[in-house]
Amino acid sequence: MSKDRILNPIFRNKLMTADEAAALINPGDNIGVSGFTGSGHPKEVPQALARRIAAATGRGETFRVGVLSGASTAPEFDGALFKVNGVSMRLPYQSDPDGRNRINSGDAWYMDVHLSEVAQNTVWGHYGKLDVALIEIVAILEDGRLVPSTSVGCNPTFLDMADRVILEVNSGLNAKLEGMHDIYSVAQPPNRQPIPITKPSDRIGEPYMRVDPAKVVAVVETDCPDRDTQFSAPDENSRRIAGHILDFLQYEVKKGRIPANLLPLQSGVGNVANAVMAGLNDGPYENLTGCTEVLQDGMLDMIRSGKLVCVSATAVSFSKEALVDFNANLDIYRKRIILRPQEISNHPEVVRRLGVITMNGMLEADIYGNVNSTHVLGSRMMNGLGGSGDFTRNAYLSIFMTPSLAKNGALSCIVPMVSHVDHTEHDVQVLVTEHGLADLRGLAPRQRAKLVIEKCADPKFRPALKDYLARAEKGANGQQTPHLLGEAFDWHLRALRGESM
Ligand code: 0RQ
Repeated sequence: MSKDRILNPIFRNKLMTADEAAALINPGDNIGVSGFTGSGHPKEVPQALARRIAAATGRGETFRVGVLSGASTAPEFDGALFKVNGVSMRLPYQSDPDGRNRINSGDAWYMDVHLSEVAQNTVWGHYGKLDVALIEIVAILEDGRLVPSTSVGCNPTFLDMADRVILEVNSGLNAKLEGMHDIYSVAQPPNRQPIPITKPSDRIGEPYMRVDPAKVVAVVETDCPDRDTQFSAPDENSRRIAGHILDFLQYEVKKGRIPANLLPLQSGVGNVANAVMAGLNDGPYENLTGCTEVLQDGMLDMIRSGKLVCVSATAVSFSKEALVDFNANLDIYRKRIILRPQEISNHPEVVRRLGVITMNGMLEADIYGNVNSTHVLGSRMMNGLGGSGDFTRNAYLSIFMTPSLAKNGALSCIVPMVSHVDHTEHDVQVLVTEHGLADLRGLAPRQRAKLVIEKCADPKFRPALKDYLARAEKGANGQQTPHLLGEAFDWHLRALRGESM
């Protein structure tokens, strides 16, 4: 394989096994790793590293590493390393169950960071020195440029900033990915210039990443597919949430507030997001565009049907079936999909300029429109906020969606006061549950509260929410955003005791 995929002799001379490469990582190293929602993460070196860590731990030694990534990886990376308690610090997003347990039990520090900011924070040294970049790629060209894989994330920055670089060249990924990427780097302030993207289809960089060959300490060949993400068929709640959003978008078009082909779409991960995309695919729209972070099955379907003409993202994350289609038709998809560094795909300047319509999931919202995307009952990390903040704060239209109930109806996802705030009332414009959609634009807090309770809360929790608001309006120390501070978290306290909220 090395002849086809590793065309440069300097890099070919650095070929070694995953175990040999893992031996070049030291206890205490900070590793910048490729990978984003199960795509483009290294597959073999991390598992070799996990074996090394387990052996060291068995000898009574401490061997742990700090990990920076684009976003979540997969069992081969986060799963393997968290299982052996080999991660001392993790950022900016992860969704591995073992990782979640380590974070919530206090075994690992976790920093939940806006994805667009990771690269610049790394350059500015906020995470300490970057010792190693461990990056999966698809091929190395004769002149040493690197063909990125199914995600870009922060890879260009990690390659620039790390002292040592380990490359996994994965022949299990399609070589035809070459040409899909658009790699562009921003200068640091005060020399930063406008990012010249005025529509999602603009290409502003080159399709390759570069690395100083002198820093490359190992090249490892692999032949492994990405993780596939299974989506279930949209359930009744997802279909109803999607229906409310589609009606709302149609209304906004009728009002002349957005064009007939809408504005560029950002869609979060998960089944509800896919249900919305499916609805748009069946709707009256043509020439849609996307400015998102992760491209999932829903948007791929829309490209295939011709409804979505172009989308920019930083990663793809597909089901098994979508992956087969993606690989079989890469020559077509390469003209429609642009994969950029997450610093650019999620850049506030670009999101604001393009006027993106953002749609993201949440755990809970409060009656005033503050949103918790990350912390279960205030303290336990679920995944992280990912790119939801990058897009929401700067959106033309920011939408958050959730079923109104969780945990078999015991929890209300609409509460008096959220137990953790990721997105404030100032950034959240629309809330949607299966019961309805609350358009909060132009409303003051008490007006918002009435609408959120009426439209979004489940009927069985509506009386208690109305009662809370009515008593707060009488008893609070101010009428701007009335709260009963002694009572606001009673709902969560009941849930912590295992009772219904
Ligand atoms: O837990 O599986 O143990 O039952 O949360 O809930 O309803 O399946 O929703 O899969 O859409 O995830 C916010 C987590 C929603 C996701 C979140 C429990 C519920 C279940 C999942 P179980 P659902 P989803 C771009 C955008 C942040 C990142 C983001 C997320 C589990 O959307 O991670 O937006 N968002 N990125 O039972 C306690 C509540 C709950 C609750 C649900 N109110 N209290 N638990 N659950 N509501 C992409 C990237 O950035 C990469």
